[in-house]
Formats: sequence, C-alpha cells, structure tokens
Amino acid sequence: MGGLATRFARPPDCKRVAGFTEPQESRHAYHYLYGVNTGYATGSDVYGFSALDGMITTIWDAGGYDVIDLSGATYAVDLDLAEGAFSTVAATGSNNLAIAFGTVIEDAIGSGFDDRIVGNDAANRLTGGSGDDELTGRGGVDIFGFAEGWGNDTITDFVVGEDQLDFAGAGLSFANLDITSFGGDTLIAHLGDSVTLLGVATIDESNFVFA
Ligand SMILES: [Ca+2]
Ligand SMILES: [Ca+2]
Ligand SMILES: [Ca+2]
Repeated sequence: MGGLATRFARPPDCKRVAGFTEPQESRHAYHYLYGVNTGYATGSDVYGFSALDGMITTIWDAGGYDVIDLSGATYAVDLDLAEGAFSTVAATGSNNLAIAFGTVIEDAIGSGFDDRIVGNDAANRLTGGSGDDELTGRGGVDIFGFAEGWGNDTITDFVVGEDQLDFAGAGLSFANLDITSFGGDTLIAHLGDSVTLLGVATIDESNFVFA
C-alpha cells in the first residue's frame, strides 16, 4: 500500500512555481491524469488540507469511501470532484489539484470561507462549512450537510425527491427552519444562516435529514 508520498507524487519534470497557472503547469498535470494503477489507495482515504495546500498534484484513488477534507484551509477553495477536473487549493495561483480519471471521491468538506464545491456523478456528501458557499452535487443521490453557523449557501442543482439536506449537524428540526419560495427558487433560513435552492419551487420535510 503506497503512502501519501507515492499517491501525491509530482511528475518529475513538473517544477513547483509561484502563481502557477494554466496552461504551462496544467500540461504536466494533464499528462499525469492518464494511466491506471488500481493497486493503491483502495481503502477509505482522507485527503487533508496540509497534503494539498499549494501542491501541484493529482489524486489517484482506486476505491473506498474517500474524503477531501479542507476544513483546515486558511482560504476559500474551489473544488471539483469530477474525474479529470482541476481544483484550486492554494493561496495563490489556480488549478493546482487534479482528480485522476477513474478516481471517485465521495465526500468533500470546505473551508470556513466562501467556497465553491462541485461533486461528481456518484452519491456525494458535500459540506461547505461556514462562509457563503456554492454547492453543486451533479448526478447521484447527494447529501448536503450543514452545521451551526453555516453561512448563506447556494445549491445550484438540488433535485427534489432525490438529494437530501442534512441539518443534523446544526441541531435543528424542520420546525426551526423558515422556508419560503420566490422567483422559482427556495430559501431555507434559520437566524442569520440560509440555503438557497436554485430552480426549486417547493420542498417538504421529506427532503431533509435531522438528528
Ligand atoms: Ca465554506
Ligand atoms: Ca457555508
Ligand atoms: Ca453527485
């Protein structure tokens, strides 16, 4: 079983530069996205902030229930779990992180800042954390998790009757939520926090998970 060093190995000709941007650096990452090695990271892995922070890297992962946990990030992150997608987990520059083809990350946890988190076509659990986050589940039955003080978040593609809003971490019940519809969207609010479901006209308790 490979350790973090092998899973996060950088292409040998890929130099780390300040303010890395496409296309120069992504060309290396692009080549590195291809090729299959199903022999490592087959368990359930957690990819944390310290391993990803500012690193030009590709996550290869061959199975298990995997989590990218950026709750420790010291800045907002832009995370896309799709195979072959690029993400930014860096204080400067962009697109330093790639998800290899054949890799399915199930779970993503954002920072305390205003993140953008996009799932893949698998069933994902997406948690924006505090800050005003934009969340997109893509396909699959996705669960969006909210804890106390989650901010003013937006879910761009919530599917009624399929996706779920999990407020167990916020210690709330359905009766604690103010739910209003406006302009074809639905706003779910509690004190200063809210979730806007774009393109969702109505919602009921069956779309929620509580403790
Ligand atoms: Ca956040
Ligand atoms: Ca949030
Ligand atoms: Ca999904």
